[in-house]
Amino acid sequence: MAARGPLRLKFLKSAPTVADLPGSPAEVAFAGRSNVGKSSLINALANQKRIAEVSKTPGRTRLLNIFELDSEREPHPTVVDLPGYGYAKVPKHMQATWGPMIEDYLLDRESLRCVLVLVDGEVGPTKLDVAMLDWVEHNEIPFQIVATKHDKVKSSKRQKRKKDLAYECGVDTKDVIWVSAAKGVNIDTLRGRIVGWLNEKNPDQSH
Ligand SMILES: Nc1nc2c(ncn2[C@@H]2O[C@H](COP(=O)(O)OP(=O)(O)OP(=O)(O)O)[C@@H](O)[C@H]2O)c(=O)[nH]1
Ligand SMILES: [Mg+2]
Repeated sequence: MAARGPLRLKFLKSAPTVADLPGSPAEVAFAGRSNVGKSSLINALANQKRIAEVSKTPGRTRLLNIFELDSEREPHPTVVDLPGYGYAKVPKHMQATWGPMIEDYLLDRESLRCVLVLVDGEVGPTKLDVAMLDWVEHNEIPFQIVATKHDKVKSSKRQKRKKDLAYECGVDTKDVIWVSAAKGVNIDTLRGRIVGWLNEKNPDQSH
């Protein structure tokens, strides 16, 4: 398949709740623990250095950051960078609000076509990652596991790591997309998948 070029993303706004987000015909969200590489991956997909900020201060990452895709489809499809979970330096009371905020988003956002659950490829899934995967599956939210930082896993260990990570996440090895934002691994493949989800019609609409 021919390379399709970067996703043309434009930052729209940071919203405290799902009710503050603009309408969207189709949306893909990036979820995962803090530092897993969500913002770096969005930057790599857009082929831009700082469309989504990398390693922001925890306060700002408590918001839903929404981007619009410049495409022929009107209104434009969107991409959301969700706040990272499990950041140790975030005060307890803020960690307590993370769960409901993300849960509300994932349960209430009608335009959501797929949530990408990012798992650190070097570290493997944490308890929180496994809990998140169980939760999205239980709530029948369409999801895709993406393992990040492929470049940090030694090539001699990759095969075993790929098998182990998928097993620990409860899926087949072929169901995990491995990426490296730093080295550009599988970024094109993931772009293609994202464009596919963003072109999906709302299953509730007959037209
Ligand atoms: N080696 C390597 N480092 C990466 C890669 N992707 C991200 N990083 C690094 O991992 C750190 C965290 O990346 P972010 O993109 O800020 O992570 P995040 O998930 O957006 O974090 P929060 O916004 O806090 O939730 C940064 O230092 C990145 O440079 C990768 O593919 N390879
Ligand atoms: Mg981020």
